Amino acid sequence: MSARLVQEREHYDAATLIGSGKLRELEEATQRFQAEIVIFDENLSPAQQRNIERRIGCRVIDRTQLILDIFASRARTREGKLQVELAQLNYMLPRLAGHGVELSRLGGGIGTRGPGETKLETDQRKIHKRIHKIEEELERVRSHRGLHRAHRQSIPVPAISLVGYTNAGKSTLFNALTQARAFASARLFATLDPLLRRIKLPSNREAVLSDTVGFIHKLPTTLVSAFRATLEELAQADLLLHVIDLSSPHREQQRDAVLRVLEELKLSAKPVLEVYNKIDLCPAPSAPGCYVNSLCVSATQGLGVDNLLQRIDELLSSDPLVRARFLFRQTNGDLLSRLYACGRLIERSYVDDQVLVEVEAPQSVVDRLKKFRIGA
Ligand SMILES: Nc1nc2c(ncn2[C@@H]2O[C@H](COP(=O)(O)OP(=O)(O)O)[C@@H](O)[C@H]2O)c(=O)[nH]1
Ligand SMILES: [Mg+2]
Repeated sequence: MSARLVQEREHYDAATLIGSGKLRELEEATQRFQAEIVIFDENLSPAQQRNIERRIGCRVIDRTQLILDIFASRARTREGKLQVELAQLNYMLPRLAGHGVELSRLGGGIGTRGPGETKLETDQRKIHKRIHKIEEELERVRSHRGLHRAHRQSIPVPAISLVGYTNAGKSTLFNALTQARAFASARLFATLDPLLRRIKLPSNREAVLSDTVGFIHKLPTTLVSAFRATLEELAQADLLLHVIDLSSPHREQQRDAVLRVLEELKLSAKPVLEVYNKIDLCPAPSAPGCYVNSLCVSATQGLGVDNLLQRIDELLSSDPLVRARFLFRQTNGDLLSRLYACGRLIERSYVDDQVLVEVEAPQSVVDRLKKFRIGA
């Protein structure tokens, strides 16, 4: 259960942001709803956060903290995780100091070090040490990145990423797409990462689909690097699905905002398919016909999902599907299973201890196995 309070004021209140009258209202609402947490859609100074918490007697988090928590749950790459932790630590430092002032007073005595103050210093030292370590590690991760990318490319599974404004329906579409093309094998489904799934396209080739954190307005500047790092994996995507909420009156601004971020991330050259979602909420004539690479779906109703999968298949044609015949030894089981995973088996026969297969598979896979190819 949740409740919502709105305050409009000419100026922010220095001590409590919302002013004492509203704070009383918040205190009452907190008790009435037995709230466990109060979230401010604004940034609070460490002092404001403390003052409000003390007054209403429950945990208070602000906009930056909320976004940080979301990023933390979304960061997948090593660099993304480190950047988010760095932002978390930097966010924590001044707040720690706030509590420290209070604690050090307990220690009392001019010139003596209160127990609180000593603890504060060690905590701060620990955080500074950790920040230093993260910065070093980030350097290392960045210098190794080229290597990882090369490794990733040796696995010929196209990567498709969902991007778009918060609330556009990315996660709903992610589920619709993965359910439509669910793997029969439970093992392949058993991924620890709920935002990354393998799907099979209509051509039977395999792809990896990933959901990403949504774009938002007024991203706190202190979170820009963490946000970008969270989207770092987009650099590996072969295709971006830009999900746009067709029913939103702000859809054009939201679309532009996403395009700007993609540009900043140097991703503008990537193939993008614009997916206008929530068509079920819109009368037919309002569907946009002006963009070349676009189509309409309803993720909740499953409308247009098959069509979308078809288009994805076509757009990955930079790596077209080709027919080829291979001769493997029985001991090459790993190569065979890789081939089956990303291609469509047409025929298979056994000759002594050898396997003859004919498949339709992406060109890149066929090229990689050309040692075994026959009759080309
Ligand atoms: N009517 C309608 N609602 C949708 C559709 N797709 C998503 N939604 C709703 O839009 C809201 C945001 O969806 P979500 O997938 O969480 O968006 P995300 O922030 O982009 O991941 C949820 O309440 C969904 O139920 C759709 O096709 N039609
Ligand atoms: Mg989502």
